[in-house]
Amino acid sequence: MSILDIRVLGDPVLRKPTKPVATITDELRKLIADMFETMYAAEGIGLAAPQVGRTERITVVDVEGKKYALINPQILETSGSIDKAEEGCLSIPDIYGDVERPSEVTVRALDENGNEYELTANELLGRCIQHEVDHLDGRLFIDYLSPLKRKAVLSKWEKSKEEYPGYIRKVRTEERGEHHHENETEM
Ligand code: K2U
Ligand code: ZN
Repeated sequence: MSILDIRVLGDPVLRKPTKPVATITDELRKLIADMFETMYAAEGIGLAAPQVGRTERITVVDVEGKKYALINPQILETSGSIDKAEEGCLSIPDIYGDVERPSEVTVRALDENGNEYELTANELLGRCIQHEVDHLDGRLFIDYLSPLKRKAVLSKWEKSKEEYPGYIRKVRTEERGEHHHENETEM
């Protein structure tokens, strides 16, 4: 498995809607394994295909050991209260902002063996799934900020983006989070 480069804000791939997967191949299963490894190395709890430069409708999440690969995810329902929480994004390093989202989400997806499943999640997993599915539609958490806050974070980003020539963030292995059992992908 490999740790992939992460694309950062400014790379057009982050704004392109992704394409549904027609056939789940071994190559896509390897991409999913590499996405988990990259996510852990970057100490994230979610990662979407556009963040590693791919246009397939695939995302991975691992929130407190609840680990899922979501292929062609569709949000079926959102419910509960609207909660505000601070979000960040591996593609917009060191930028944070408050985002309001429904507290509960029901999503239907395929796992990496092509089996369809439905998942209802709230709290951090629910928020993470919504954040990742947004990535697959070319949306980023900064789109939800107030115009004033968005202006502030974008001007901050103008400076820090110089650290990412070609809009590439190299994930160094010493950033690695604690060891995870990458090869056991529960579905
Ligand atoms: O998609 C990504 O960029 C990974 C996001 C996922 C996420 C953002 C906000 C809220 C929930 C999930 C994060 O950067 S992963 C970093 C992180 C770690 C622990 C808690 C929240 C965010
Ligand atoms: Zn993100």
